[in-house]
Amino acid sequence: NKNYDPKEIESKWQKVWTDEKAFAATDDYTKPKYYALVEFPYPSGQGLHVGHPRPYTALDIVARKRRLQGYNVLYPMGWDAFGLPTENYAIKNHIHPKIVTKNNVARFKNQLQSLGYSFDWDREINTTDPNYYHWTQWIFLKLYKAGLAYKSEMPVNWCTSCKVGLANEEVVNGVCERCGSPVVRKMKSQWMLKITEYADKLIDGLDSVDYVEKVKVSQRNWIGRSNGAEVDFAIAGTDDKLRIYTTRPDTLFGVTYMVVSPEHPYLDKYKDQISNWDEIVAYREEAAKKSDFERSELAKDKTGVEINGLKAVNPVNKKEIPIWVSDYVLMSYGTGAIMAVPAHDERDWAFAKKFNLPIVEVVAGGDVQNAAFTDVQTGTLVNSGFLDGLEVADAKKKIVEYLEENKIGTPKKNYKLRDWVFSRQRYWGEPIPIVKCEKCGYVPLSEDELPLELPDVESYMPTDNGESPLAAMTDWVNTTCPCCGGPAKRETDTMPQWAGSSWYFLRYTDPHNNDALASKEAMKYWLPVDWYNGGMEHTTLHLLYSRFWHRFLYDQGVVPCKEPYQKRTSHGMILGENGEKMSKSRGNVINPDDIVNEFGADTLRTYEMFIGAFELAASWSNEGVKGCRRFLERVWKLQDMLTDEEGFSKDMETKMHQTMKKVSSDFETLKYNTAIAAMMALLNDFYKKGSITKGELKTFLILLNPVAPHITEEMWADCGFGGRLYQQAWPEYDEAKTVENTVEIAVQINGKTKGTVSITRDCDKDTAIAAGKEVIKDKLTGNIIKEIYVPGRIINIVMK
Ligand code: ANZ
Ligand code: ZN
Repeated sequence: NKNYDPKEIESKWQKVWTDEKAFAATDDYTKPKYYALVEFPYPSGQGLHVGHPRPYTALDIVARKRRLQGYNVLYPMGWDAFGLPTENYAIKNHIHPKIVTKNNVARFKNQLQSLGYSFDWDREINTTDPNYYHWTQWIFLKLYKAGLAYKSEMPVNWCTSCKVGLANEEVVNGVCERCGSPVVRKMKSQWMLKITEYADKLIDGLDSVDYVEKVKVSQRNWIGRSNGAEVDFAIAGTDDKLRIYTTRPDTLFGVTYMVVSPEHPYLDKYKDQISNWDEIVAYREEAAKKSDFERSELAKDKTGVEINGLKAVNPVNKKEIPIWVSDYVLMSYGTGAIMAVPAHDERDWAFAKKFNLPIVEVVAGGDVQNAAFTDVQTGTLVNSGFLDGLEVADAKKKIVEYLEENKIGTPKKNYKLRDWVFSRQRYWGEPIPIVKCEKCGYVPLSEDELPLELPDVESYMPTDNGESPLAAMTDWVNTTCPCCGGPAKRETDTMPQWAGSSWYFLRYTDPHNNDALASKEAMKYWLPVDWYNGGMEHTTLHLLYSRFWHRFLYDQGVVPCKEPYQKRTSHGMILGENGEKMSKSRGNVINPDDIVNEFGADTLRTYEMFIGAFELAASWSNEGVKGCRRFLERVWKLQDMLTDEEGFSKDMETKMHQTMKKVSSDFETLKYNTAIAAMMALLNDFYKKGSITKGELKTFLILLNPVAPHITEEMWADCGFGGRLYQQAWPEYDEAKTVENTVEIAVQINGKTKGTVSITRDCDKDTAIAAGKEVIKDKLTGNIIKEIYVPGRIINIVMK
């Protein structure tokens, strides 16, 4: 027989599959459908990374299995191609970003095709294609008309190196997520999307979907809904009130001071009354230099200044308390002012210790002079007047009623989520379809003016003053107002990288539609996405944004379901052999092309699925790659042991059904590694036996096909099994046959075990007793008075 030559067979089958449109999703909406999705890549200049094939292979397995199960499967691929790295590369090398993108896409596509993925390439999309971003702009106009897109002068996170404003989600530990440079705050007029209006829907929607728990938890925390109350504290000697937000109104009797944020408007308002004004101003200037992130760090040394000349009055006990300014209170959350309860809040406690402020215990159970007691589940109120003796939960209810009755407070929900900064001062993004007219203000383009195409510019350099390179294109910028026909200017900021990916899964259902983002029928049939796999790092970015757009489009009657993705899973990273992240500087980068060239795509696919538990990070191992190649070599040689028998041989039957069952279920539950291990074990059994029936080989090839599609398709053809493997049916196992038919049971005399015997599970009494007696015949010396057989358990001979 010929040798295993992946180079030859892989390109051969890739061509056959393409020519036969083997993996095209059909528009036959009467068939059961399955929509499997992986996050489409950003086509960077580096080409495919070995991290990419891990999720792509995993869902390729699911997609291929579903096709064999008779589903009409949509498994699409495309390019998320707008963005900074392309623009930065274009600037450096003086090549138009369009050309850079085209080249990168071509390379990525080649690489993906060489891996034999069953993507439906007829549905390929590219976010930089005007026919695509036409609809990105269309959705923006919808948002604008619904009042969910607005322009606002606000401090933005400004990356000092990329020279671009960033969304909160893009700032990680105070630095730019992309380049690691420090992020400073800068005032800029920005387009904003009111994602906050969808906070409740985005949290509540999580109850109806099947996402891995850590994704749900992290979205809930990011949205950060908290239930509390706003309470008014009188400012002594005035009619004015200082309003605070608290999640612990039950601790009101424990308030020993108040804190306002350095940006709080009352500072300026009471300026003349404040005797240490200079000190306050100096403190405010220092605070302006810090990010919200630095300011809210728990461990940070607390700083602050007491406001001399202003006092607050606690509404429940009428005590006068001091008001401080401190940067640990943020103007962007709640009301920008707090009631401080040092006994039961950690930051207040640290602050009180530092400035020698009183600590008054109001919930029993801790040692509040030594640490804040923050438990909210247990604990009884003390030192709290009419709340004394109540449990925390009851005290909360009672105090809120009291506050409402006396008009000093109201229940209030708050969210950590902020509106989404939706403009970027860069070239390579979707133009925002809005003009600014001197008379009419902001005016949206009409829908038939879409797409508003990105014009060619001379230079893509961002400017230090924060203007997009488009601003220099006066011919493009100066236009007429769609409303009054007067002079107007186009918006020159572009949309952020996250725009195109916020709805791309809709476009795949009907990618060539010129009249709508997708037809209603196509969306009704294909949505929601049945299984979406993507990186954990996108949980509070892309995943949240796309759920927001989708829910908005649902409210607008555009899409048929509330949630876009029924199921969401996440893969772990692939690290270098040394267990560290792969990077050029560490010199541990593995290029998937090299692996494909040396070992074949099937080996790479098998290896990446075998490398370890799918959800955990795993280190690369060249030995592991070789091991997978050896496994496939041994699979190849099964042809040499093929017999003429059609079904399963008697002694392999149980093992076959067990493996069918295990592989079927492991493919559904992210346990690709143990599925492969089970197939390896089965292979060993064939080798031990030295033969394999046709029925066994067919089943084995179908089970392995989703992981290693080329070798299995080739063997199917070589063995003359008929048709293509990809057109076969997934094997159904028989539950009854997964259990071993022989059992070993104990043979006893008078209840004491004397030996064991192997019999079939359904063995009759006479046969069983005879076989049992045979084993212990030397010991059968007395008179047998009774013979007991409990099938599957024991044989007991009672003697005198
Ligand atoms: C009194 C209190 C007592 C508080 C106690 C907590 C524990 P979450 O759950 O994150 O919503 N807070 C309110 N506004 C703030 C701001 N602008 N900057 C910094 N901190 C602020 O947190 C709400 C709690 O954070 C509020 O409840 C308030 O402190 C503080 F035993 O009020 B609490
Ligand atoms: Zn106008």
